[in-house]
Amino acid sequence: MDAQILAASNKHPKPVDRVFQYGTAGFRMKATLLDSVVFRVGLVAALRSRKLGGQTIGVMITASHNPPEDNGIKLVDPMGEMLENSWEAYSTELANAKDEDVVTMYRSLEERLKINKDTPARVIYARDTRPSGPKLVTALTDALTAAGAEFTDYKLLTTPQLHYLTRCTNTEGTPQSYGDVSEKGYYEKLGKAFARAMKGKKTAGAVTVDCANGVGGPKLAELLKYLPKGSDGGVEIKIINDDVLRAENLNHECGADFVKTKQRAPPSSKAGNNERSCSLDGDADRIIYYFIDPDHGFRLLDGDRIATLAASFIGDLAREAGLSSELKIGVVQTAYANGASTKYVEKTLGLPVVCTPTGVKWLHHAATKFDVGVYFEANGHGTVVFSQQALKAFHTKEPQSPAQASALETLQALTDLINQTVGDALSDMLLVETILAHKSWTPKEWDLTYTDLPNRLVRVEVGNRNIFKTTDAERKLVEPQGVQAQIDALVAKFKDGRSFARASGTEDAVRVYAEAATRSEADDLANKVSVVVKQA
Ligand code: G16
Repeated sequence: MDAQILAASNKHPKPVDRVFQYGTAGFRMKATLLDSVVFRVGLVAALRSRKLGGQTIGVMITASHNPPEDNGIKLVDPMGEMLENSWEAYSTELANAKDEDVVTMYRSLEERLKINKDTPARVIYARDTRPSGPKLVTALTDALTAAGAEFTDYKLLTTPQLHYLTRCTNTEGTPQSYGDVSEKGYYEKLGKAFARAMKGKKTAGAVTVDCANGVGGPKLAELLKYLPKGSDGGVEIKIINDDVLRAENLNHECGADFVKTKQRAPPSSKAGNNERSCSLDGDADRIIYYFIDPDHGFRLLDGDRIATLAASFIGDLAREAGLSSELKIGVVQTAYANGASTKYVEKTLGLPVVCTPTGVKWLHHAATKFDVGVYFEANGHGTVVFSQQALKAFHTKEPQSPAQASALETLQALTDLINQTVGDALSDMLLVETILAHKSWTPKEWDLTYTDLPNRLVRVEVGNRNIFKTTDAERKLVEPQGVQAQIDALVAKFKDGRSFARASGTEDAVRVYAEAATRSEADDLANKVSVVVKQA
């Protein structure tokens, strides 16, 4: 096998003088630099599967919200969760090995991690619509073949669909079976759960869905075939930005990241006043809602809003079902969460909030500490996870009244509707639509639950983002020395001011976030902190 790995690796040489890093969501960079990385991640996938006794590992080739010329790769663990932390470091080691050292390092990982080479290795993979995808798939399959792994190509999928399939594959035929192991199984599961959760209720008016010209477009069109129609618990969906043929359109002037950072609707949106709109990102694992208020203009309903909506709805259902004393419900956010949303969850909903660093892996992990863990990044990446105890309670609790029975049925439906493996824009959209229908809310009522502090997110290009090191869930810089003191001095000058800077783990930039009492002050603070970062 060593000779096979060496021969295959030689077809995918590492660019000299490049240092690669498993970032917030895997390796991500210009697609032209990624060939050797993908090959080596393929080797890691085989090792990881063998280490876990032949359980199936997922591989997703995507650069999500990044521009079309980028691509990336990330690994999915057997239950559909992000790759275990320590393995990110092994992936980074192998990605940076010199070409001539790849086989030695592969074997040394096998030895250090006590991996039995005779255990079967199983991998499934998929990609988004980027033109660089098929070539990178070749690098991946060269590695899997050389490492003697069995593999299945699911071709084009959204990232959350690949997470779903990974879990389904590993739980097939067990009491924990997560669903049918097919793309169709995903649509059927969501479609049936949505019909059950809606209980014949209907959403008011249509929702316009901007698919970022990414893989979410064709997948949403497919999902529509499985959703209830018309007055029978139906939802009217208008799809826009679903052009996957012209690569340059991906995430261009559209998509969740555009809407969140620019704080405006995509120019292509024709939605009228008070009409619900939402935007997915390039691989459909994030979603942001918004609408135009005739009195106040563009209104953003971001990940914080989805988290608060979901937490309040599920909290109410748990109370109605007589389960609130048994179940610990909590919300997980990052430093990007608007201060007003944190206050609303703690003070109005009376629920605990945990803050973690950026990256779904951190939020997901923290959310599993609750029976119902609602986690969302402000950028729209999130989901809800239910503990075994919660799932059992929803299914075994004897209802004492028709109202209790109805609350329990809705909770059961939600556990199937929500993709519990990872944030999933399509599943989250159906969750939001369900909640709005149950509450008979327009986006305006949703928006009125609390008032966001004006905020601004700035992307600052710097010479070397790696010099920026943080602590306290990324809220404070420890390096470069003295920079945090300058940020603190600026923040102190603004009413309700808060600001932080951190290196992005997906783009070559530092992100600066600022909020303050007024729009102009938030902009001013963000700009001043950006200058400090640039000078550092
Ligand atoms: C990825 C991660 C998210 C993270 C985002 C931005 O999203 O999955 O958890 O919030 O990157 O991360 P950073 O600020 O480190 O660049 P996506 O949708 O791009 O995969």
